[in-house]
Parts: sequence; structure tokens; C-alpha cells
Amino acid sequence: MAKMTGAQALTRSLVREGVEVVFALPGVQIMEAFNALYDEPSLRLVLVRHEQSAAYMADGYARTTGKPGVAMVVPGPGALNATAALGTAFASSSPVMLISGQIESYNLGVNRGALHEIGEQLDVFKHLTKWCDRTTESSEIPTLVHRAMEQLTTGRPRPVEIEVPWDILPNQTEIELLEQEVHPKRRPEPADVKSAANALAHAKRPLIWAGGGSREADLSPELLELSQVLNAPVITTPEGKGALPEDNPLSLGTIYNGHGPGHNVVPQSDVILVIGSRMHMVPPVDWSPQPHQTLIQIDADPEEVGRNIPVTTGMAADGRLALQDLLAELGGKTRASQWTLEELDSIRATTKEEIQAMAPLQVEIINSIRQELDDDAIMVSGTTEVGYWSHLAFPALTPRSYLTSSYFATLGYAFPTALGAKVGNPDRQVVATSGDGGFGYASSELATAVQERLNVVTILFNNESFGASYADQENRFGGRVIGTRIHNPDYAKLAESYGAEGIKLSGHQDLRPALRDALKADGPVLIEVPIPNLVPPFQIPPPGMIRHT
Ligand SMILES: Cc1ncc(C[n+]2csc(CCOP(=O)(O)OP(=O)(O)O)c2C)c(N)n1
Repeated sequence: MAKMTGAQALTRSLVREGVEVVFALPGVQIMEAFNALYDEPSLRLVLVRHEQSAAYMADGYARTTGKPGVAMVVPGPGALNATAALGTAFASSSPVMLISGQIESYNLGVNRGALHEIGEQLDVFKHLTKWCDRTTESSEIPTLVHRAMEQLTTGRPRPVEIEVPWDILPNQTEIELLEQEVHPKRRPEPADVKSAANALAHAKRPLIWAGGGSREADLSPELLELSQVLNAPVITTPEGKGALPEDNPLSLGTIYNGHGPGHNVVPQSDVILVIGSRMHMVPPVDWSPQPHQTLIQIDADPEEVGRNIPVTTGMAADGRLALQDLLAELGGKTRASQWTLEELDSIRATTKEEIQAMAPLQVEIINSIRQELDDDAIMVSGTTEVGYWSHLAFPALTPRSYLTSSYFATLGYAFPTALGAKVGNPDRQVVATSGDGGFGYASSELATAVQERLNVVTILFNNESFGASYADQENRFGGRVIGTRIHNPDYAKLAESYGAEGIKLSGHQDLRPALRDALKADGPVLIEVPIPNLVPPFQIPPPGMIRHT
């Protein structure tokens, strides 16, 4: 026990729980907390320009480091500004803690119209978080933070939100701080491990399907070993990219919106091991796992097991522990499945040709980006033409190196998310791709990037439109174009006006040397690339798509 203010209890608790960075934007209800941060040199405050970015940055930091990301905002408008980012973190199973201030504890529930009041703020966050709570006692702040950390580090990682009314932050009282706790992860049931191992050991053509859960379970070493022991090829979802390096001979690449290797490999497989994926097939395709195939699903979230496709064996467990148990059960002896490397090479080549034929320009651009990047560079693929196609054509070579906005498909997330990734990984290259429409959402964070000297390179593809929506009007609405063409600033000049570097290319052919130089800069660089309007993968029917009449 020691005498301290509620705000000190908050910041000291964060330090004890291992937090190193808080992404925040000030306001009266959290000024006490800012004041307490003044005395915590180990806790870096990254000041942002919009609350959406605080939460996006916390997400980018969390997904690339494996450590919870923390954002702090004022209640009401600040908290609401953060919601799209929190929803993105929820969809992406990312451990983000949003600390929202609150109105005075004595005004809670009275609807008096206190500054920044929302009737019941916790209700806003109920469906955007795994857990949210508040305290009205300063002595309870360490417990609130501790419980939030427990939620972030156990089971399926998803965001949490905590609230502290501002009148309890200056209170000086005896407060006991808590020590960081390492919570045990959940092991699978031994009987399930036995039956799954038995099915995999006898599989003729086993297949491993790795989703975003593989990222959060950090199971890459085990995944590599298991794929080799079973001689099983691996496909991933966009969120699982990099779980097995995509240049590994057993990697077949990524399935996305029905495209990719799925139709070339799933039907031929007899036993499919799914790790950390919902198996939600959008659009529905005839190559999704069928009842005659043995389906084994491992997921940290018990509610996900069998939700979209019935499974033969389900394991609600930590992915890494489950793979370790499977490997132990299999005894480390290599199984000779029927897959040959020639067959896998042929599937890979066919898939590549299919993608190349659908999107030649996008693939050319993606290849030129990949060629300039280190293996462990972080790519935040924006909600844009080149971003969608990168799911299919950009090989991710290390874990935690490829970020998407998952099923939220959030426009505008890429640039701020990349900034958070860079804060957490100062020694890795970080690149974001963005459309002209998407970049506008958080362009003011150029100021943050300059202030924090973050060398994030944003490649902005300018087609002077909300391109995906424009293409939709061209293709589905007979060219009746309305509300999809946009006026743009001169992006290079915009970046320069913030003190960042801005480069305007006359064509995508010049991208490679520009990117090479940009990656060596001492701060943010924006590279604008003009491109024509193109068609995203979700507007091209994939092989085996089931059409509903
Ligand atoms: C927050 C949000 N608002 C709207 C959308 C719908 N939407 C998806 S793509 C798109 C157009 C994006 O335009 P741009 O960023 O310029 O990229 P482009 O499609 O031109 O490559 C829109 C409006 C969305 N996904 N997210």
C-alpha cells in the first residue's frame, strides 16, 4: 500500500503490467492521467490527432509485437471516434485496451448533460469488445487494469475497454498496486488430441488451414514442424499470412473471397486441420470442406468451433499448445503423405497464373513492392485495389508481418495502423498501401508521424475515386456513376506541408527506386502512384462460386 492519486494508480498499474506505450489524445477528463504520465519515463506517450488513430495505432502495435496495445481517449466524442478502430481490432482478434475517461462518478446515470456524456457508455462498447467495465473507486483502479490485462492475454485476444470517471483520478488515497500475472493458456483435451493425431497420421492428403488465430498463438515454429512431419501443405487466410513463410515449399498461399489455392487443393484433401480460422466462406464456394472430409478445428474461442462448418474434432484451446500436443502425440516421425512436391509446385503455379490473369497490373505493382522489402518488413494492406490483391499475391515471409482489417474491411485504417506498427518495431521496415479515398481518413496523422519521426512509407494509389464503389457502379449498375469520383489534394505537397517527404510518381514503373529511397528516410514518406480504375477480387466471381437465385 502507498499513498497515490487515482491517476498515478492508473499509470503505475500500466507500467507494472508491462505496458510501454500509450497512444492518446488529451481532454479534460484524462488530464490527470496525462499529468501522471509526466512522471513515468518508461511509459511513452504517442500523441495522435484523432481518436480513431489512437486505437488503430494500438492495434498495429499489438498485432505486430504480440503485446497488448493501449489507447487513451476522452469519453463521449473521443470514445465514439475510436469505435471503428475498436471494431477493426475486434474483427482482427487484436488485444487492444481502450481507456476511456468518464464523466464525474456522481453524474453517472443521471443524464444531466455532463461534458462529453453518453447515456451509458459501456453499452456502446459491449459489442465492440470482449469485456468492458469501469470503477468509481480510485483504490479499485489497479484491479480494473489487472482484469483488463487478464482478458487481453487469455483465450481469444480481442479489445477491452475500461472507464475511469475523472473525479476519482485526483483522489489521494492508500492504493495497493498489483503485480503482472502470467495466465496459463488452455490445453486441448487429451482425447481430442489423440483422435486428431490419429486422423492426421493416417491421412493420405492432409491439409493445414491457418487463420489469424495462428498469429496470436505465435505458433509458427510448431506449424513448420507439423507441416513437415505430416508432409501437409499449408494455406492461410489473409489474417494468417506469414504463419508459415510463403516461400516455403509446403506453403500454397492465401485464400481470399473464394480466390487463391482453395479450389485447387481443398477438394483433394482428406483430412483438414484448421487453426484459428472461422472458415466463413464469402462468397459461398463449392470447394469449402465437405462432410466426407475429416475436419479438425483448433480455436482459442470455444464459440468459433464448428460455428460455420460442422467439424469432426473440435479443440477449444491455445493454438500453440494444441500443436505441441499434436506433435508429441505424433511422435515426431515423418509421415509419408501422398502429396508430392511436384504436385504442390503445380498447384502453386496454377494459382499464380489464375491471379496473374485476373490482375496483371496489381500483381506487377505488388511484386515490385515485395522486391524492395526485407523479409521481416511489415506490410499493412489497405482497403484498396492493390491491398486486396496483395492478400493473394504478396508473399508474407515472417509471422506478424502482414496486417489486414479482416472482415471489418475498414477504409482508412492502414496509415495509422502502420504508424502503431512502427512504434512497436522501430528496426523493421513498415509500409502501408492506401487508396486516395482511404488515406483521407487519417491524413492528419502525418503530423504524428513527423513529430515521432516514424519512417512509415505509405504508397497511395490515386485513381481519383472511391474505386471499389466506382467499379461496382460500372459493372453492376450499368455505368450510372454517382458519388464515387473524388477531388484530391496534391498529396506530395500535402505531405511536405506537414514536414514529411512527398513523392509524386508519373507511373507505377518508377515505384521500385522511389520505395528503395523512401525506406532509408528519417521520417514518413508518402509516395503517390497514379493508377487506372481496376476491379477488386470480390467483384470477380471465383472458381466454384455458388450462385443463389
Ligand atoms: C469505413 C468504411 N466506409 C466505407 C467503406 C466502403 N468502401 C469500401 S472500398 C471503398 C472505396 C475505397 O476507395 P479508395 O480508398 O480510393 O481505394 P480504391 O478502391 O480506389 O482502391 C469504399 C467507400 C468501407 N469499407 N469502410
